[in-house]
Order: sequence, then C-alpha cells, then structure tokens
Amino acid sequence: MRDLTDIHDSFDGERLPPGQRETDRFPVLSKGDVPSVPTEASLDVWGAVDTELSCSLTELQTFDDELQRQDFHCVTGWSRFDCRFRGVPFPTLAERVGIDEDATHVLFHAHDGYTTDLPLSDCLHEGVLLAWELDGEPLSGEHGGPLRVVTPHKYAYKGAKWLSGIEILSEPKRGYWEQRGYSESANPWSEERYV
Ligand SMILES: Nc1nc2c(c(=O)[nH]1)N[C@H]1C(S)=C(S)[C@@H](COP(=O)(O)O)O[C@H]1N2
Ligand SMILES: [Mo]
Repeated sequence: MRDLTDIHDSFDGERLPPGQRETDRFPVLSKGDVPSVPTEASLDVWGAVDTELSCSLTELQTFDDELQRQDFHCVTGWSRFDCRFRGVPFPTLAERVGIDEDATHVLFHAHDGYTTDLPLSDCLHEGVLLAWELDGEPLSGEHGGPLRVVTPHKYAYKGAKWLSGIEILSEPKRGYWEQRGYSESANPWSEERYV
C-alpha cells in the first residue's frame, strides 16, 4: 500500500492543514442529488491526446491499480484521515492515451454535471487516483461510486465523484466551483480556498 499521509511534508505543512478540523465521520458533500450511474457506464478521455479512450469500469480495472492511504480535506473545513482508496493512478491513464506536448490542463466531467479543472502537472502528481474502492468496499453512490477521482494534495473539490470523462486541454477551462470563485490550485497547506 502506498502511504500518502505524509504528503504534507512536501508542502511544508502539518498533517492537519491550517483552518481544518479532523472528523471521524466521512461527511458527504455534493452540489445536488446522487445521480444514478450504471456500473458499466463508459469513462471517456478526449482532447489533446494521441488516442481517445472510452472504457468501462471493468476494463479500467484491468489496468495496474494501486491501494493508497491518504487524508481527505474538504474546503469547507473538515478533514478525514486515513482513507484507503483503490484505483488506477492518473499517470497510468495518461500513458495509455498519450498526452499531446501542448497539453497544459485537465477538466474532469461528472454524471451530475459537475466539472473541476487542474493543471496537467497537478494531475500527474503522486496520489491522483481514479478510485472505485474505499476502505475495502466498493465506493458507495453518495461518495461518488462507481468511479471518482481523489486528489490528496488538493482540497477535495478537485476530485470529481461519478466520473464520466477526462478532457485534456491545451488552454485552461474552469470547473463548477472554480467558476464560482474557488481556487484553481487549491493547495490546503497554503489555504488556497478562494481566488
Ligand atoms: N461530481 C461531483 N463531484 C464532487 C462534488 C460534487 O458535487 N459533484 N463535490 C466535491 C466536494 S466540494 C467535495 S468536498 C468532495 C466530497 O466528497 P464526499 O462526498 O465523498 O465526502 O467531492 C467533490 N466532488
Ligand atoms: Mo468540498
């Protein structure tokens, strides 16, 4: 298992980022209702890539997966320590599709209409995972099952639940919260909450 609970060291911060409080529960935070997503819904990857990809969760699960232990920080102020997620690292998927040289940003799309953006370099960072399992169980619907993104080095709004697509971009586009004033970079240890 890859342990990312010390990721704060590389950002010169404490394990609990400033302005956060730890919770034992795992709260649910969604902009609306839980969308119904068929387990075999396809994940599409398109844009500035060599080969576009459309694959089911079953196909994704044939890629090399990883189990990781990480903390989860919501921008509204709660952090949940020691979440164990299993999934495919973003770089593995990036290698499959072949990212164009002029690609700079990524926009994640979700089945509830949610989107969130990150610079490509932040998506290639250790710990960015397309996850289908939490604490040994298939990811529940409210936490983004069947498939979500997790971003241990960012506030959790960077991790799209109910992931439907990944758009590789050669210029930035803003996601749902980013259009509403939330930070593009979202580093919890520098409290990058709002722009
Ligand atoms: N598709 C989708 N993904 C989303 C959201 C959302 O509303 N829709 N909310 C984000 C926010 S603000 C947070 S804190 C986390 C919450 O994840 P959780 O509900 O599993 O705790 O999901 C993020 N991903
Ligand atoms: Mo959040």
